[in-house]
Amino acid sequence: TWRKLAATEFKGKEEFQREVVRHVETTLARSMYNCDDLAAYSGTALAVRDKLVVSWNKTQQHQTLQDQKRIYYLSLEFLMGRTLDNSLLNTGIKDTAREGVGELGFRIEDVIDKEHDAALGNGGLGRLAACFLDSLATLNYPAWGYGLRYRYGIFKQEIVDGYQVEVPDYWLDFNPWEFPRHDVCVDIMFYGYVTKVSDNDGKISHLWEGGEIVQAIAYDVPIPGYETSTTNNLRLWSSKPSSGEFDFQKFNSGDYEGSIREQQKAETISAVLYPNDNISAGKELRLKQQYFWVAASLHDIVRRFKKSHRPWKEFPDQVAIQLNDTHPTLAIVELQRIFIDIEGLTWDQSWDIVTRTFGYTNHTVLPEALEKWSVPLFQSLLPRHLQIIYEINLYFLQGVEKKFPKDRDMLQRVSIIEESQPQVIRMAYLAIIGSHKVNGVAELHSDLIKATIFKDFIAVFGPDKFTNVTNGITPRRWLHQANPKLSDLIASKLGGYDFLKDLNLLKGLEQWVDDKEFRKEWMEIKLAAKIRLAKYIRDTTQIAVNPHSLFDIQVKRIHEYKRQQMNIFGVIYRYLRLKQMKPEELKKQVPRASIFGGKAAPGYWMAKTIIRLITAVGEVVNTDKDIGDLLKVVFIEDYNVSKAEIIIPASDISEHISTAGTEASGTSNMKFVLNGGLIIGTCDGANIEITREIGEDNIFLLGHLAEDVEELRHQHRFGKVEMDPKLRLVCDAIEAGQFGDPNIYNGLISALTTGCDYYLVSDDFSSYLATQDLVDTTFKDKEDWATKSIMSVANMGFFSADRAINEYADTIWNVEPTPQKK
Ligand code: 26W
Repeated sequence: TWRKLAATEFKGKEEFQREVVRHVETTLARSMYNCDDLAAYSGTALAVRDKLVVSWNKTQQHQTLQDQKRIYYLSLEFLMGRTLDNSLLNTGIKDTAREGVGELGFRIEDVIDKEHDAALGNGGLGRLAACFLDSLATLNYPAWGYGLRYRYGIFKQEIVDGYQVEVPDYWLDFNPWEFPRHDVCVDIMFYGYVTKVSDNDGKISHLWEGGEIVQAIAYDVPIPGYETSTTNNLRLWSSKPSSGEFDFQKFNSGDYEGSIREQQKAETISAVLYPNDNISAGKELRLKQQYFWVAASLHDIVRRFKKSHRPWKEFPDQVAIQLNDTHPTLAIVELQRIFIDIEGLTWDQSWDIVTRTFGYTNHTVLPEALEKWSVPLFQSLLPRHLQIIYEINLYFLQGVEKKFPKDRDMLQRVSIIEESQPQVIRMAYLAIIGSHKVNGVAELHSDLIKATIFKDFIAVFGPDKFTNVTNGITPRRWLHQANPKLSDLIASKLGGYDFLKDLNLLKGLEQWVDDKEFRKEWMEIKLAAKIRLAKYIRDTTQIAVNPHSLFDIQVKRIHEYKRQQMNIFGVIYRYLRLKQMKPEELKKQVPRASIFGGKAAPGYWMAKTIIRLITAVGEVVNTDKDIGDLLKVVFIEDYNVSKAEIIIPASDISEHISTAGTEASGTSNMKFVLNGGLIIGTCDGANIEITREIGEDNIFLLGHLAEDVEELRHQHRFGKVEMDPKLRLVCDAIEAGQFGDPNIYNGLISALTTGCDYYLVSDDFSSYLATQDLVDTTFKDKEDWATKSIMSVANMGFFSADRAINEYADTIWNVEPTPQKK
């Protein structure tokens, strides 16, 4: 079986222990007598890592020999979270490790808990990339991830006096999961100038010279698949001063510090992850990051291709590059530049290869998130690339002109260059034009991009270029790792853990839905997860949450379109209503804990105000003696992947209530349902497909549809809408100072009134409240609730990232798996 060839198996717990101790005593130079949890973590990680390296090397060798088409996944974010537990589970040595460290005097959970999250991402897009890496390895696809090795990941969030405070996340003190490759380095140039030269035959070529040079150093991270020996590679680039660039002039004139300071600037390129989710700020350093990473990755990919001595036209048969949003779009331009300026191909040969190589995934329709770079900025930073973009645009527009003669409007609308002041480059258009496939991430989203932001491109390219691949999540991390008891219970009924590799097998749970004992165990596991979260909440916030209350959870980036404000307004309404009730009425109420978590972008004032309102409501409600357990409001600090693993298994209901048409997919919705939680949500993103799969009876849908949104916004703009009366009550309470200084919330409330309620909170509010009431009533019927929970999980097979990856492989990449035999 796979274990024999994986070489990941320790010969027994004795060998495992020997290796841990050896690492503690030699690699860490510590004595086992003062070995604490952190040292035990380090020793364990190093012992596991040694095993990973063996299968990693084998896999890379095997893939090189097979010489098949490879997938390159370019993403500015990989939100990996922790690695130890995942590696133990994927390589099948968790039990050995538990026993092994147990006998050494440690609990495996405490050891695992010492690991720092690798938080190289903001939210959905970054975590999707991490789930995809897990599936690519598990399914034995030859695939590499390429990203940036940020010295600082997403900031840590502290809540101080109810407000978010950002603390830098310096995470690289001890990272056993990366391997520096000092021999894999690439010089990357910025700025400089372009000259045209013609050779003896009059052939013109372009020289880009005289710029600043920064060096890219590769750091490799092994990505083990589940129950397979395939271990793929994630390559992250780190920037450093180029060795040839030392300023000797300054050095010799005595300004040693000055010359070092200049050099240090190179390191800022990979210093920090931009903490913006769904908003593009247009900063020069961000564009530098993008080019730095893309140029280093392409250099690497082209070098690998050249080793096979194939003709260039076979490049797309060996290489599929997927662009995770527009952030790596420069790769299209860079590959074209390599082909024509360095390898001497003609424009047409080159462009044909380029467009057959790339695929582009769009993750958002929000206009403020669409990347646009100013032409003057480009001109100075990447002068040759700007020329190439102009040329791509010229040929593209000539084609459009042919198809739509005299349609000047059309030409303006689809041009890569937007004629604004200054002109800007529309990266999404460049990505579409330079790729052979463009996909959205859920059915509704893929339909919407075709009907709205990319409409003209359907007319130009026809509909076949545009497709959908609905997102998915890895059941290894989000069920087996995060919720081992549930995974074990499911395995006991399905006769093993095959469902972790073929999630459709969950369907077999339907047979057990009426089994009393099974239902009881199912609900006990949910309760245990809630007790665990309640303990975590008590330890970190001192708030006592009754584990038997209904856990209502909304954890995701704080954003107006995700409408955490609607949730907290609903909580306020509930509180006001409870305050009006007589004791006998109060007795009939379902106790509820409203649990929030998520980071606000540091410059997003409104999002920070929403956090402040949540904490302020908590301060009032949680200490109100009349209310007691009936309502608790919790804000969990610093939501991240490892906290998600505790939070997600503990929901009774989770909120996915974005304004219809704004959330491209959502992926936490899938994670919650896979863990037996129900959803309250809008008809948006993947909620719609979740409903299709699990059935309308098993989800609480609310609010207007995407198709209504335009008209509703129109009515708001013309002052035709009165605020929903219940929302009015809520605003009145806030404005009366019931939750502290009302001035803090002026902006939040005026967004609903003078701001024309762009996210339609008022329009959906009554539907939201009514649906929450239905949630309460349903929750009272414990049997009904259990049935809904089980039937939902049984029908979640579709949302495995394995299904998504197989769809990409079939319809976009044209790549086959490369399992290792013997
Ligand atoms: C340029 C600034 C910027 C930064 C990040 C713009 C856009 C982004 C991401 C595309 C935002 C993002 O994470 N989008 C989310 O992608 C998930 C994975 O497809 C979806 O599930 C979420 O609905 C979508 O918001």
